[in-house]
Amino acid sequence: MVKMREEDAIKMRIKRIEKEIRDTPYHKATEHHIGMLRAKLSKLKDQVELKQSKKGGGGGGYAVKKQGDATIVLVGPPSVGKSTLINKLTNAKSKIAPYAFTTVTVIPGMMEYKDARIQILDVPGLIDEAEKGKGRGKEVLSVIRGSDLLILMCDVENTDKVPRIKNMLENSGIRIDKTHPDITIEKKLKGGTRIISNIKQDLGKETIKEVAKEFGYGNSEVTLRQKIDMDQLIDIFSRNRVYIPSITVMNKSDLKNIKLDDPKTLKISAEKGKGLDKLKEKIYKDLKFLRVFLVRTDEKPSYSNPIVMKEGDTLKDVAIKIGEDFAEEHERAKIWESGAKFPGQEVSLTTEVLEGMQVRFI
Ligand SMILES: Nc1nc2c(ncn2[C@@H]2O[C@H](COP(=O)(O)OP(=O)(O)OP(=O)(O)O)[C@@H](O)[C@H]2O)c(=O)[nH]1
Ligand SMILES: [Mg+2]
Repeated sequence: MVKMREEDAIKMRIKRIEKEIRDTPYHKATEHHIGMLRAKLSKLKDQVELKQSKKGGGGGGYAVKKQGDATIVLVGPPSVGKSTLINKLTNAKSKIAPYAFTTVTVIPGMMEYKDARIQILDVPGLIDEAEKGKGRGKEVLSVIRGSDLLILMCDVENTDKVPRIKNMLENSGIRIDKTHPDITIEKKLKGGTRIISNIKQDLGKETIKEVAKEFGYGNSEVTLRQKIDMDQLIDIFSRNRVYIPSITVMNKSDLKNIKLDDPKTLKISAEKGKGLDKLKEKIYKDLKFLRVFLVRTDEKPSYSNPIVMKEGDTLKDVAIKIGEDFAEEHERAKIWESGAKFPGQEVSLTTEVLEGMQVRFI
C-alpha cells in the first residue's frame, strides 16, 4: 500500500472536521464544541498553506520593493484591463493584449497625487483556485498581503467576478474592508484563561476558553473591547490574517451601460481615460492621506511646503517626519486655516492634523 502523503492526511482531517461542523446543530450547548472544531480547522488549513507555500514555484514569490507613501495592488481576473489602468495612472509601461495572462509578473508604477507618492502594482489576473497555486496565484496573494489598499477590478462582461475573488481572498486569510477586532491576548504561566469584557458577549465564556486552549492559550488573559462573533474569535488567534481596505472598479464602461447593484462601485474606462480623476481622489481618501503646509519662521502662512500625513496623525508626527532632532527641539506650534479657531492659534503638538492645516513650529 502506498503511504499517504502528510498533506493528504491533513486534507482528509479537514474534510472530516468540516463535515462534523455541518452536522452539528449550532446552539448554546454546542457552541463551545463548534468553536473547538473551528479552531482545529483553522490550524490545519494554515498547515496546508505553509506546506504549499514551501513547495511554491521555486523562486519563492515576487520580490517587489515597497516604495512611496503607500502600496496598492490591482486585483482582478485576466483581461479586465489592469495593465491598461496602471499605464494610465502611473509611469509604468505594462504590456497590454486582448488575451488572458498577458501580465506574468509584478509591474510596479508610481502615481503622484496631491504630493503623495502612491506605488501601484500590476499583477497577473487571478483565476479560480489561485489560492492553490494556479496561474501564479500564490505569488499574487503574497503581494496582496503586503499592500495597503486593493483595487478590485472587473469589467462590463465580468461583473460577477469580484465576489468570487473576494471569497478566495477571505479563504486565504485576507480580510477585506474589515478592521482587526479590538482584542488583546496575553499568555500567562498558569491559572487557566481569564476573560475580561465590559460588553455583553453573545459567545459563551466556555467557547472563548475552548478556542483559546485549542490555539495553545490555555493559560492567558483575553481582553475584549468589542462584541465579537465566532469568525472574529478564530481570526484573532490565527497568525496569517491581514486586514486590507478595497475599492471596487468596473472597467470598459465605454462598451456598454450597466446598472450596478452596488452603488459604491466606480465605473471607469481605463482606455478612454474616463472616471480616473474620481478614482485617484478615492484612492487618496481611502488611504486616509491629507496635507499640512509648513510655515517657516520667516514666512507668511501659505499653501506651499506640503507634507503628506495620515488621518489621526498629530503635529508631533509632523515634527518627527521633519527630523528627530527637530521634534526634540519643539513643543508647540502655531496653526492657520483648517483646525485653527483664529489665525495663528497656539497649540500643543498633541493636536491632530487636518487637511489644509498650515503650521509653524515654535
Ligand atoms: N473597450 C475597452 N477595452 C479596454 C479597456 N481597458 C482595457 N481594454 C482592453 O482589454 C484587453 C485586456 O487589457 P489588459 O490591460 O491587458 O488586461 P489585464 O487585466 O492586464 O489582463 P492580464 O494581464 O492578462 O490579466 C486589451 O485588449 C485592452 O485594450 C477599456 O476601458 N475599454
Ligand atoms: Mg495585465
